Amino acid sequence: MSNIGTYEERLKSFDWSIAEKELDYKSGDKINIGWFLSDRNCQKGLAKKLALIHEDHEGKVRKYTFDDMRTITNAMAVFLQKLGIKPGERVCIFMDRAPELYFSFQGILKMGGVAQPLFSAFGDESLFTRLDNAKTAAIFTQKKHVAKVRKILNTLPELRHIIIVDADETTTLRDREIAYNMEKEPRVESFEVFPSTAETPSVLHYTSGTTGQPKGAQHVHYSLISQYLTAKWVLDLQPDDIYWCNADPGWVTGTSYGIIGPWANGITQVVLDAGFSAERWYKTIEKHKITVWYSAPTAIRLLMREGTEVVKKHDLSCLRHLCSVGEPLNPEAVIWSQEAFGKMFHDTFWQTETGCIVITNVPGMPIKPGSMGKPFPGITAAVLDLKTYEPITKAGTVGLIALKPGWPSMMRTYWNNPTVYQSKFKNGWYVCGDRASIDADGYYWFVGRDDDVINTGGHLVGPFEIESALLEHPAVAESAAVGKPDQVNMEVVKAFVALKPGFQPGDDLELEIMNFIRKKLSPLAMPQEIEFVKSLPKTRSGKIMRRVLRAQEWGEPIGDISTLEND
Ligand code: 6R9
Repeated sequence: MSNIGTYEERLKSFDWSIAEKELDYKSGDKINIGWFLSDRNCQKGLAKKLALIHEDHEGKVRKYTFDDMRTITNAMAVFLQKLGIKPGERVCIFMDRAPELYFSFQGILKMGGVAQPLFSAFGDESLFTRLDNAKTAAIFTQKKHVAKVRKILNTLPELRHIIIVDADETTTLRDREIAYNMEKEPRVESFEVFPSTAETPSVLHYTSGTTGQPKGAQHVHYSLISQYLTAKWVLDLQPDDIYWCNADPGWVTGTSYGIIGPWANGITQVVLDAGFSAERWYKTIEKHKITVWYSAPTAIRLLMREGTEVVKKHDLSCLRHLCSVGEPLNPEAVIWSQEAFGKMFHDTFWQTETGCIVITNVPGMPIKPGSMGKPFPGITAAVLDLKTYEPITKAGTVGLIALKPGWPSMMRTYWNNPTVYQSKFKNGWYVCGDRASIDADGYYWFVGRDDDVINTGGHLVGPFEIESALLEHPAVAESAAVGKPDQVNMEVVKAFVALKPGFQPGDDLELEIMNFIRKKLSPLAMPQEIEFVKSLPKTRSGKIMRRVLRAQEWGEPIGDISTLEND
């Protein structure tokens, strides 16, 4: 039986106080996420249970219990206090997925600091923009990344401490640098956790930046309520589960569901600090007997490209529940996962700004491949008319995805940018910036980011529909559909296509794919041009940056590309 039971029953009687009660929290109480993730679990008898199974790129495995996590994070909190970091100050985490990343996150929260996780792959400029914007006081990093911090140090007067977690005798520490060795540092048995309350700032998460300038979404400790319950009901985390979230904590998925949600539920997590390889990923699942897996469409498409032969070489029968986030999940990917793993991926839709899953296929709800599912109980969602911002009642009509503010993990503002924050609200709704329609059964169907929708001869075409149809063609591994200028129709569809191994680009294949789309969808949706590419521009969280391709077609400036993956 799944944790949620039946969706309909939960809808009838839902209140966020369900989560508050389960966490023994009452309005007005102190609430510190850092404390909830380890201390509380230890008090509940889980001290000896494994919290983290960490595997590095060389295959070395390190294991930590909830009590290890409690005393290590205490020690980190004490260390930060001794450095003079004050509650409310921003402390950045800029490192690979080492155990230190996961523990410093909690140490920062325990002493009242605001955790600011950033992708370690960021170059010095991307790093500078975000540290400068947040007026960050300290940064946790590793030797291999410290050069980037050194390069920008002179222009960051507020950055007082650079904490290097893997410095050894051979490391020469420079201006403002200090070594901190988590394994050698004495653990701290008891620590007075900062008495944060519901609205105390907790995490500052920069948006992945598919559109516009990166913005820092400010979250508060009360977000725990949403993250705990959505992890329990949507990811269906149960006491004996071994859970794996592929996401780097530089992306909100890696914090809300790679740190907070699962550990608030007292679950054992696996972290793999290694790049993508189908073989390695399947081995990891098999070796650690992973039961619940939270992944993303880009990764799933990469796995699809490798085929099912490699799947069959492994025993993946441990997998019980699969979820996906970050991009629209193509129906083809859902069908493939059923073939490959005997389980369908459950789509989950949400944003850095929402802090938790808001629209989803919960366990037990029949999946319609290609649909994101329905609003999580406790989330009031709608699609709004593009002009009036009134909820659309007619099934199948495309509008803007919008949410009624008020759930616990909604961002509280954009750091230093209240104007842009305010601009996200229309008619009392928070507007996500994505388009979708709702069918007669209440299922949401994603169309595209608001700015990615293609207007061809007055007809609006969503890139997701075209890309999903393209994926059904045997030669196509991945694609991006964008609008390109056209004198008659204003815009026509152009598709960028990456081919599966064994297929060669050429005019015949281009024509064949065009016709395939024309027959499947319509002449309007048919790409007028196909450009074969090796890979597509993506953010570090794996989102296709259609904006970059589109700007090229229109000869426009590309805008901020600091989150672009470039290796
Ligand atoms: C968690 C996360 C948010 C944007 C969002 C939308 C896209 C996320 C999706 C999805 C279709 C899904 N997105 N999940 N689109 N189906 N299941 O990804 O946060 O990095 O802030 O991105 O990602 O466009 O607005 P974030």
